[in-house]
Amino acid sequence: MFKKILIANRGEIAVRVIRACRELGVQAVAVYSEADRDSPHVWLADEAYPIGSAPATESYLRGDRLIEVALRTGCEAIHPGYGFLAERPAFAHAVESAGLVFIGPPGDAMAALGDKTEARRTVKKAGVAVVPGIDWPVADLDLLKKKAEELGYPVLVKAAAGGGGKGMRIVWAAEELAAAFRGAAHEAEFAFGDRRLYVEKYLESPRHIEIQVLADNLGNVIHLGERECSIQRRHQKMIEESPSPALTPDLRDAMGRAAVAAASAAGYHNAGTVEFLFRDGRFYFLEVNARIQVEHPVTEMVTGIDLVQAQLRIASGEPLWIRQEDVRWQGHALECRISGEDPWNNFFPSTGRIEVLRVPGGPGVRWDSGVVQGSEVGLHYDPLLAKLIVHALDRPAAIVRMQRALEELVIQGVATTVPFHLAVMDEPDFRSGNYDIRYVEAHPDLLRRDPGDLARRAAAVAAALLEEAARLRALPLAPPDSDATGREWRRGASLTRPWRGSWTGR
Ligand code: MV4
Repeated sequence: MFKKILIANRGEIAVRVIRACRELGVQAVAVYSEADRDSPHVWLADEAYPIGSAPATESYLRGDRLIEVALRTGCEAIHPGYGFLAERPAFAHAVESAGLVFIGPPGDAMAALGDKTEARRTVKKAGVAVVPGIDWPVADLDLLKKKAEELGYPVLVKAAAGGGGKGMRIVWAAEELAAAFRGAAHEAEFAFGDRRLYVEKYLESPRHIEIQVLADNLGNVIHLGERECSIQRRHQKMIEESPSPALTPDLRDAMGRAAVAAASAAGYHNAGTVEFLFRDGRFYFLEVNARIQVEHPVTEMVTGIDLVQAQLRIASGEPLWIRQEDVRWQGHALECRISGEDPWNNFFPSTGRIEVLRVPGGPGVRWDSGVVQGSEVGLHYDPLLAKLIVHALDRPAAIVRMQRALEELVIQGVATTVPFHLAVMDEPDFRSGNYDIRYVEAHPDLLRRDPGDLARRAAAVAAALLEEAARLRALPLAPPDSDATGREWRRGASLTRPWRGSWTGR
């Protein structure tokens, strides 16, 4: 196992990786931008170093600085988290060239999967069903038109370098194709610097289901079942669960085998996710996400496997310690992404200070967060503040538990998606498990409903805590502790922060 690694990320995922490091006895080096000096990932790490100003392009996206900090501090590996540099083959290659281990797939496998048409060709050869479509990018409109006619409308024009919904255009009829082609090419050029496009049959109202895989460096590949990710808004997932209400054991098995075949064919190593569309009992390969994902905890809860620990073990060369037949799935897990967006105002990003934060607890409740009470929420990064995950014996019990946990949760000072989550937990189509990727748009009245007893009680608790916070703020500051360990006092509570290096290589 590594002795020391650098975490090239921030927020809840940086905290999550630090926790895995602690349990493995690995030293964790954090980095932070000017906006993140006082963030939990900085306090929790063994060492933390500044890497630049608030904009990600000047900090978390500066691969050169991250590698330099890793080398100077004696790290052996870099964990990229998700987002930022996690799926940039150039960064993975640069890490490898610097003699460090990239905690993720090999740069070459990542590059091959990044080209969505190449990914289609690779998994097709391995016998995996893909959405009907073409397997090579097309450069000219006439050829695209011909292919679209063959597939039959509606079709989806996609960026070859795409993923996550960028550079995608639904085309309902031939007349719209030219405009979609231009629009998608432009968007793809802007987003990926690559305007190549391809086309697939547009599958209407499918479910979005993904399979978690683990692949070691010796060729062993297993899957850990699925995550149901259909509750999304504008390609941002909002609620995930495992197992999917739509899968039977046979379908899970078939989908799992397909995912393993896809990962094997791609020469994939480490933790990865194989995305599928699912409709009418059939599933179709979409793409591979070459990273740890935001929603990985629901898989951890039902399998008992620590996926970040698995990433570190695999990257350090250990063989998989569990066989496919030993994977057991227990109970049901739900995750709500708590983000700083105002559901009452079209999910507009909200900023400010988290004045009050009361975190839920109790049986089967997990809180993965990058913020604490007092944190400032700005606009520089992704609005995700925390993830609330619950685990229970079955789906109905998990929903009740999530409602209970959401009711306990108090966040004051920044508008969050919590009211949305409370509304979904109470909504009949969600409760019956009968939903697809159009769920959010198909339920525009979610937040117009009476908030219900749970939300009312949560609001009453919030009001009481806000008063308590005001009383606390009126107290004088405790005197600073001169203890050399770096213990520092805040109003009302003590916080420890690690020694902060004075690395000024820049
Ligand atoms: C599709 C699709 C339907 N048909 N491809 C979205 C992100 C990227 N991973 C692939 N995505 C999709 N690809 C075909 N041929 C549906 C999605 C999709 C989606 C599309 C529109 C609005 C929301 C969506 C949510 C999940 C998946």
